[in-house]
Amino acid sequence: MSAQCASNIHTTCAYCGVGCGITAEVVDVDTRQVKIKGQSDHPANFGRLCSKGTALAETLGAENRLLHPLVDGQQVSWESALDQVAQRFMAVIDEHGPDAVAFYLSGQLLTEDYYVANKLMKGFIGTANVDTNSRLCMSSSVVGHKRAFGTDTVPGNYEDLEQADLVILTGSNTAWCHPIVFQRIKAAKKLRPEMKVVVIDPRRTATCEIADLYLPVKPGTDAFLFNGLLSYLSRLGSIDYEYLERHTEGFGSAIKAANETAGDIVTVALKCGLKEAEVATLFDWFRRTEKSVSVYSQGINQSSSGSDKVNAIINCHLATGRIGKPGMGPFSLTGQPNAMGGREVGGLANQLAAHMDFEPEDIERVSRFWNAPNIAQKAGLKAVDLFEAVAEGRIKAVWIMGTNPAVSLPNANRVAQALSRCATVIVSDCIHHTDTAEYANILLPALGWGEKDGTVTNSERRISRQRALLPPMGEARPDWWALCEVGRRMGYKEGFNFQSSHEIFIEHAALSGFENSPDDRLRDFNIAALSDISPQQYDQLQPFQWPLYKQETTGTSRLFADGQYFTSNRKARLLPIIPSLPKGELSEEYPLSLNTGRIRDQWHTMTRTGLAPQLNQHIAEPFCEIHPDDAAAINVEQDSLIRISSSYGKMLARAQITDTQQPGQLFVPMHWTGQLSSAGRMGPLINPVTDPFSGQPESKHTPVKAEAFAANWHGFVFSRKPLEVEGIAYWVKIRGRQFYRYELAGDAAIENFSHWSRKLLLSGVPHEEWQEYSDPSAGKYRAAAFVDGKLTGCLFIAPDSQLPERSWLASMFDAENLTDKDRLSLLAGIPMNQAANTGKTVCACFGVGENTIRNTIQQQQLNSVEAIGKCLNAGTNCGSCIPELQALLDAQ
Ligand SMILES: Nc1nc2c(c(=O)[nH]1)N[C@H]1C(S)=C(S)[C@@H](COP(=O)(O)OP(=O)(O)OC[C@H]3O[C@@H](n4cnc5c(=O)[nH]c(N)nc54)[C@H](O)[C@@H]3O)O[C@H]1N2
Ligand SMILES: Nc1nc2c(c(=O)[nH]1)N[C@H]1C(S)=C(S)[C@@H](COP(=O)(O)OP(=O)(O)OC[C@H]3O[C@@H](n4cnc5c(=O)[nH]c(N)nc54)[C@H](O)[C@@H]3O)O[C@H]1N2
Ligand code: SF4
Ligand SMILES: [Mo]
Repeated sequence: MSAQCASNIHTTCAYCGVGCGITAEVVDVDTRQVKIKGQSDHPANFGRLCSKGTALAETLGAENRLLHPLVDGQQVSWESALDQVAQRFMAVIDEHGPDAVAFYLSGQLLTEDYYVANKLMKGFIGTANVDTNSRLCMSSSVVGHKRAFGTDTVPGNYEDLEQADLVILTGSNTAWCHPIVFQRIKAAKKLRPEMKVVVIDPRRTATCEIADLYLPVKPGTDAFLFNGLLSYLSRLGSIDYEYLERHTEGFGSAIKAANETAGDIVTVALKCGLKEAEVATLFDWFRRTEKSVSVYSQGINQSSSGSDKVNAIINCHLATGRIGKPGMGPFSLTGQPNAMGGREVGGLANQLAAHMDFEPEDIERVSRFWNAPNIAQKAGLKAVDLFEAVAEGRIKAVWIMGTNPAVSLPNANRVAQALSRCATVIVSDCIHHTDTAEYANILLPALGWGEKDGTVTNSERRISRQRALLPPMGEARPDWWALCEVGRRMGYKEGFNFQSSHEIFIEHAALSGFENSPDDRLRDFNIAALSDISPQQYDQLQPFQWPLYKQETTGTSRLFADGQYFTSNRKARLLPIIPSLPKGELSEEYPLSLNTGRIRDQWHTMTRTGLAPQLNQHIAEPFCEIHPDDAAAINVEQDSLIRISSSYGKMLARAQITDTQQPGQLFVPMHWTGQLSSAGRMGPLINPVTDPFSGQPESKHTPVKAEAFAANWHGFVFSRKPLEVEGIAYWVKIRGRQFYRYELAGDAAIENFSHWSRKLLLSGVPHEEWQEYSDPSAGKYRAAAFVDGKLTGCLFIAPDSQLPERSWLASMFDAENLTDKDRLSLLAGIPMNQAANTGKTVCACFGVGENTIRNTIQQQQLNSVEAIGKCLNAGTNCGSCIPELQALLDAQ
């Protein structure tokens, strides 16, 4: 496809598993200007996009892109880098065998990249030491699905969420993490107000905006709740025995376990920390509502008993026959854009390919198909164990692709240590400086979104194309290409001759249909209909849902409608679930439970969303949500700094005191890294305990303590160029439109404000004009630097966190020349121009600030979210800020 001249290219969003279709218009190839809008006829989003998708165009520039291959920090040719990778792998394998090498992959790779990586490692190198960040994400769901259905199948689709009369959202902050699915549910509820939504989450999140019932469940106790539900259904005679008899097995032991562990509502309420009436309402609604869906995500999966929680949920749907039909079923919301594609190619260490396993007949079949006699014979190491093997030197070479384990794995300092000790760490990334890349011996530049070309699968099994809009930046190349080049260099000439993503895709499609005829339906994943499509057909591939059997033209919107599962007797299985509590025990030393997760406008380790100024304004710093009682107990005030420590590591975050958080629990975002903060990485604190079946870490619960961080001073700096802030106890770097902003705090007194500030702000920049205001006795200092009358930087220091608003200062960087009045107001720390004092961004899509919204509500006497939208546009694109708009209305 000639990306350069094509206008209006259809592609798929880079971020979450909703898989929204995007229509992109390339305005200017040279300056990489692209216009993004939602694809109006894409079945996942029908034209909608959330703040992150909307801001994709802001992430396509050169900032922090990895442009060339690097070996030991030196730029080298691709040839030489690939030779090095192949040689190092071969040397390790020669001496220590294939299990001494590993790949660590990602649900953000395209299916084509993933397929080749898996084929190379499992098929040809002959080890299954290939795991992926999906281990931290969906692996408990995979186990749950396979145990219940015989396959890793998500039965339903997004329409089911709209058609349901009861939508249970458990362990899912849908409003922020799957915003377009949330908007779809919200719109459906508006049309049918009788539709009920239940949110189950220890924190009262933005998702509660649409909740008819909110259950602040005690962390980790969901299996008690769903066991209790099963038991209740059976007591009230609401079990579908006919369905159970014809299509399932295991109900007897499942109900026995449920009765024994969560017998009645009183017990359930006690175990789950809920009120009896709340539990009774949920149970009653579920019992009476045929069209019920149970949607879940990381609050269920990321647990030392995540797999069991998944089966506790599925049990309730099987016992009522509420699965495979419109508006009902269990629904695992996948996280990453290609979490599902990764599972299809067998990216996890205990899968093979095309939904096959390490069973003798599967191994034999795949080996024949690939012509790979050396194929791995057993499952490999799962992520946490894999990095432990790196730490212990059992794995001597690891290739990390599309993920940032130095941040996102539990006990992340141990992971960093493992990488620093490992002789060969290869990192493929589109971004140059990441916490993981710091440990790389070999860095390989990957294509970024907008350059990549291939397929991804969303939460509802829908395969869509990601298409290239722009030429690769620098020497970036596709991940599949680098993998094939290494494979060929290692002597596997036959299997890795792919010239395009199309060639890989059709092989993948052929494998899915290999000895898997539509009549036998041995495996759920089957897209054999596409195994001989032409490059043009591949280019034009329209979104469809698998399976898509040979000779068929439309995909499958829903599975299991016929009650036929993929187990040997075609029956689904209910499992006896004995619920267990999170593994880390709270103690006197570590009395609080640390929960972690996501915020609305950032994506994971912020390597890309952190580049988009408009996404950095809603929440600019790592924070810690803490209940008022807990904050009072440690003498912490709103916006002051907290140090959180576990027995593994520690971090600093800004206190957000809120009663949306329960006493005894803290919440921190997973996003901040060592690139963007001195101490905002949360990975080092996380307990590396995992689920025994899935190997998924318990990222939602670690025993910790919290203390006030006694800062000697607080401050912030704006600068047009990046600054050297190492050595300052607390710093956070925030990308703005014309500047970088640093939030700062120090534990040691600053001897000479003026000297210190000049060193920080002026080093390496000549010909500055410098103005300052100083009140040393009050601990206050302000300064500004100019070149030719233009503001180049400014700095504010105070003894506490009561510092001026940042938004109006940001606006000064847009001006060519500051007036005397501006300068005065700057040094006084008081905005003259109130209109520029917009406040913290609430609506990221239109960049509308809190002060602006407050003032407009007051001046125009607005009384609804719609009215705010009419005046300011806020809330009219993705709608994710509507709960905050409502809160501002309520406050006035
Ligand atoms: N904005 C944004 N969206 C994203 C991502 C992102 O980085 N940013 N990442 C994507 C990815 S990869 C994923 S996996 C998804 C994750 O999507 P979600 O799972 O929705 O996101 P999280 O914030 O990790 O966790 C969800 C909720 O689980 C709750 N929780 C914690 N413990 C428990 C518990 O014991 N029981 C229950 N019922 N709930 C609990 C947390 O309080 C939290 O509110 O998001 C995807 N979408
Ligand atoms: N405590 C705690 N830990 C967690 C979680 C949690 O909720 N709490 N969530 C877990 C979950 S669900 C997930 S999914 C993980 C996510 O954690 P990670 O996967 O570590 O986070 P990302 O920032 O998404 O890392 C993706 C990397 O790939 C790069 N990249 C993007 N596209 C490409 C590409 O096409 N090719 C290549 N080679 N590189 C690319 C990006 O620049 C980035 O550096 O974190 C997990 N860790
Ligand atoms: S919901 Fe947002 S992040 Fe997710 S795919 Fe759609 S636009 Fe992208
Ligand atoms: Mo994820």
